[in-house]
Amino acid sequence: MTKPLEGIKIIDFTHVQAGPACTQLLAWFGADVIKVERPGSGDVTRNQLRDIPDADALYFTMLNSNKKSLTLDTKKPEGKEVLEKLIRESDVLVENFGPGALDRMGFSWERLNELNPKMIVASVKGFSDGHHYDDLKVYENVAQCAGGAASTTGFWDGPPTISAAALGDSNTGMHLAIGILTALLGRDKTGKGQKVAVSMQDSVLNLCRVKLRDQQRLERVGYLEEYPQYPHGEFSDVVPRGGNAGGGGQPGWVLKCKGWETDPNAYIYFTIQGHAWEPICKALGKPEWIDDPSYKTAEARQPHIFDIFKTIEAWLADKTKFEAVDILRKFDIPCAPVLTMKELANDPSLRASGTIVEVPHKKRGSYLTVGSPIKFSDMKPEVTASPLLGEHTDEVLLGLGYSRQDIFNLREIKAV
Ligand code: CAO
Repeated sequence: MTKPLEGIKIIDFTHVQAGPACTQLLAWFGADVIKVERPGSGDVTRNQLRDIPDADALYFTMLNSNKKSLTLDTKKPEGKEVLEKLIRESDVLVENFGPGALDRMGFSWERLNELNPKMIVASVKGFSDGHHYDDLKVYENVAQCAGGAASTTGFWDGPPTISAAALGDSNTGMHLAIGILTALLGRDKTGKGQKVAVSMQDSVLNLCRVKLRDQQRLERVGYLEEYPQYPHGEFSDVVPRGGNAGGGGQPGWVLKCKGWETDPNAYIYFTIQGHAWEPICKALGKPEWIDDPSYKTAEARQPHIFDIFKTIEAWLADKTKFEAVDILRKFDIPCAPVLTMKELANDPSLRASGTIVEVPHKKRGSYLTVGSPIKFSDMKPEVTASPLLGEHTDEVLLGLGYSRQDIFNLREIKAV
């Protein structure tokens, strides 16, 4: 089956998570992704949090599937020469080095554009160009703090909290992938490449859009009716942390189920969708609430929403999270069990859909990874193992016209 991005050649000058997540996605969809790594060491994640001695860490294997690995010292003149050859015949270069690193290497946007005017140059940085923090190096949690996620996550009586979801890293990579695909479509029309830049701060803020909504509502009316602070607590002039409250107009909370005393994940998320009030009352065996004026409307319920949640918890006390959801789904109530990584890893539906995949690896044996969350009717993205360090160096160099002797010479001077 031909994949849509087949024929698109990508120089993958990325490391850690934000950049690799982007290029991995493009590789799944058929792009020829060549990861350029420093000889001898490679991407730092190959060694980080290793669970098997001498084998690439899962941090690396789970972000670099379907790619090739070329080792190249791009600070040596001979390495730069190889990179220039590769640039001339590639469609995209993706990088997420610290600020200014590519320029210092001698590959500014102007130089890249001169070498290949059709090439798209895509970058991730912590902050956008011209931002007063644009000199900062940034990791995931830094971005979550700078992008508004930390100040709005967690409980009101606790500190700002980091989400386990990679809002700064993989999320930024996904934004960059959209930018690259857009620029490729643009190139079809203009024949020209362009620079695509995404900052981690901007990408986090993009996902915190509703919190900027709340800031403006708060400034106008002085309260936020869907937050637990309403109507009994106090609001300041900034959006507070709302615990597990629903972020839209539907109140919801994480509720205890049978076994919560010993199992930290025996919970469901329960949403009180306005128009589903009647089915909720029926499911809970509380038909008298349906027409009771203190319960009938969302507005009437809000002052005692936590008492309602307590009543639901009493109903949940003899049901596991799975039993509860199996009952509630029949009443069309938006809810889900709080699933652990172990449960997700073994979920037959996720295995069947290709969202959780088992990948054979030359050194590790097989490992689990998250496959493409995007599903197509005409293509099933297949996940293949991440490359060993330098696994494709010879193949790529031969393809660029280097002879076996040239490659030997490059190895002798440690340029590859
Ligand atoms: N050959 C020779 N040199 C190479 C090379 C190669 N193949 N690949 C990289 N290098 C060099 C770069 O030229 C640079 O050298 P100089 O600093 O001397 O110019 C250096 O290696 C890489 O620097 P870096 O700043 O990217 O790396 P770091 O480990 O100090 O910082 C990080 C890591 C992630 C904080 C930084 O890259 C960054 O801020 N990136 C942008 C934001 C980002 O993507 N962060 C998310 C990472 S995922 O959590």
